[in-house]
Amino acid sequence: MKRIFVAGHRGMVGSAIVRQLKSHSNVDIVTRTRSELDLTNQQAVDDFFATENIDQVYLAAAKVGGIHANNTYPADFIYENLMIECNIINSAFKAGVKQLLFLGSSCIYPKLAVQPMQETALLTGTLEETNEPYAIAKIAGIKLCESYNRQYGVDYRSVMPTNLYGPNDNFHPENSHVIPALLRRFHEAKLAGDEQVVAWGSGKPMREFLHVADMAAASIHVMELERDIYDANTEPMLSHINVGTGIDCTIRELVETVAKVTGFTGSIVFDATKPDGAPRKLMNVERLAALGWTYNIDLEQGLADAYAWFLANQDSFRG
Ligand code: GFB
Repeated sequence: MKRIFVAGHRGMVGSAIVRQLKSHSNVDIVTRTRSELDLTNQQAVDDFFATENIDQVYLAAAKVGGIHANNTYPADFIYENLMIECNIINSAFKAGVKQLLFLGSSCIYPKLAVQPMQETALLTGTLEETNEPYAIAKIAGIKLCESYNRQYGVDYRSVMPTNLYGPNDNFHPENSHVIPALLRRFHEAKLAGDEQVVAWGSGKPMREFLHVADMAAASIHVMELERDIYDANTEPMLSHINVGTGIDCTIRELVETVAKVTGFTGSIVFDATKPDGAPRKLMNVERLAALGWTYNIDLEQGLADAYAWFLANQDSFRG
């Protein structure tokens, strides 16, 4: 029986990983709520690993948010993410955990990286300013894994998802990512009979979106790869793997698709006083494809699923 700790099991990605691991045999899934285990508390995390005999860790716990939240709470984003990563990775290592998967983000790449962005673009240029503190913490997570691998011979891997969405997302009107924000705003506008909905920025940035069920499947796929295969497809100090669809669209196209999925028939205006963020963030997913994984859920199908989840959970969603 393998004891697997999913850190962040109440979040969008962690909960999707738990749902999928439940169908695997011979796994014992270990979770802790925030009130049971504060992942920013080094002593508490150390005590947890020292007593729990964990074999594998999915590090899906993180402070996350959309462009506005990243821009408004930079100290929380860098501090909490660095603490969570340092504590889990070091305590897991001390307790003899051999396998760990760290989940990062496509914002680790330079603002003006060549598109689609290859793993080799890491640390080749200046980051996008609205989320630089978060990106620095996520880059530190990759480098922690690589450093422990190099110095101590453990097997700590990293995956970098593109923008994610799906069940258990955060639907906060200001702090969430674009998809949950728009699903909620269009839905509420439809119910209220509003004629107009406001979207942020110019509508021109391009983004790639991946349903969280695909992200969870990709994470488990990468975790379960034989070590020699993972090592042969990565480099010791360039070990992370992009996860995405390899397809993007403009924010304007996304907004129109969300209007269609939610059944909003009024007009859409863009508020240019809100930030655009990176002009484009398209992942090159060749490394993952070579390792045998491609996505399943296309954007329109995924948006319909996310909207169905939102409708079914209106009394309990986050945000
Ligand atoms: O999802 P989002 O906040 O993530 O915004 P980022 C994506 C784009 O959608 C931006 C536009 O160009 C926004 O201006 N947008 C339009 C909106 N309407 C809205 C809205 O109502 N809400 C939001 N949030 N955006 C985040 C990073 O950047 O992506 C994080 O800040 C992380 O660090 C995450 O990497 C995946 O792609 O711009």
